[in-house]
Amino acid sequence: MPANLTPQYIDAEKKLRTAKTPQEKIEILEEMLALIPKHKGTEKLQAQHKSKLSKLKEEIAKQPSVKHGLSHIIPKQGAGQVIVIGTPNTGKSMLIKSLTGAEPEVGDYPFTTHVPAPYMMKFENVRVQLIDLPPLTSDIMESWQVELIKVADAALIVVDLSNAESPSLLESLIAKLKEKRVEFAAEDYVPPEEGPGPPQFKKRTLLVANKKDLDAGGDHLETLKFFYEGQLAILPVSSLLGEGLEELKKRIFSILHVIRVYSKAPGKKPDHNEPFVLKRGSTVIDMARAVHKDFAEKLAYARLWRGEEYTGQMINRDFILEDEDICELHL
Ligand SMILES: Nc1nc2c(ncn2[C@@H]2O[C@H](COP(=O)(O)OP(=O)(O)OP(=O)(O)O)[C@@H](O)[C@H]2O)c(=O)[nH]1
Ligand SMILES: [Mg+2]
Repeated sequence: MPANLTPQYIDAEKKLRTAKTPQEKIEILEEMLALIPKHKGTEKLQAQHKSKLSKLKEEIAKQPSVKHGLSHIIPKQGAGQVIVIGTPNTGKSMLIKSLTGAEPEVGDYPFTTHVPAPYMMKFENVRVQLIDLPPLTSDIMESWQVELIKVADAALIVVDLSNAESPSLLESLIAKLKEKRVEFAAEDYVPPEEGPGPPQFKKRTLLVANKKDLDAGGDHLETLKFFYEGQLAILPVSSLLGEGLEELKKRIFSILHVIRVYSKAPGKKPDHNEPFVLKRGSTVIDMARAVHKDFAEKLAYARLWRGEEYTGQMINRDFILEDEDICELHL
């Protein structure tokens, strides 16, 4: 069967031959996988590319130098990892400071943040990891920055409401990232099951419209809404004055698409300080596995408490749990 490779694919193939660093090769191979027509005739080629990709990634992972992308990967902690991105000076670090109480460097000049760093945000009884990423522009974008976005569970894009140029800066940033196969999706987006093609990097995202204290008439907010309402949720905040942050925290937790479930022993009260954090759609079996690796096999049944709807009724193993459910496991 002919492969029917497109001219763009052939171009990428040429680039691959002259690429020098493993990082460059990874980017080109990912591009080739995205461009390759998906049918039986190219299956072998796709498999070859994927195996080359994983070898290159292993190679990079072994290199100790921080110059190379994958060594910037920040281990995930808490209920999820949210990457905070935006063009220079929009107030990303200030936002993180206000949300977490930590002290990232804030400056009234662009490119204050040079290295990515994780901070923990408390939300009710869980903690969410926020990553302060050095600024991105459509020209300045390091491959390790793109990698960090790709692995995060969700994203916040911070825009500056004091700047009339914000919507156009944002537009070119989004376009540039799309070339790198990073896309931004609404809060309810659920990625498809991983198929045979290249992995998708579409992130649930909130648009944080910061410095609303400097947009007194709300004109810049209106412009932003004109372009992005309906695509991404827009949350106006002032990191400086602490306005809009409680609602933002809720929505950050919500875009992670996780639930908190409490385990309880018979006759005892559940411990609300120690939720098990599970993916949305998890079942009683998943809960049992989270409590102890042997419990999934040993589980006989469970009892559920959920507001007034469930008050200790028996539920079976594949019952789907919701946020704040209380579960009593019987082995
Ligand atoms: N008035 C006002 N100023 C803000 C607000 N948030 C941040 N700023 C100011 O905006 C400037 C930039 O803040 P940073 O948090 O350093 O911005 P950043 O996006 O992290 O900047 P880079 O790391 O350079 O990309 C600082 O002078 C902050 O004090 C806000 O809500 N209102
Ligand atoms: Mg910063």
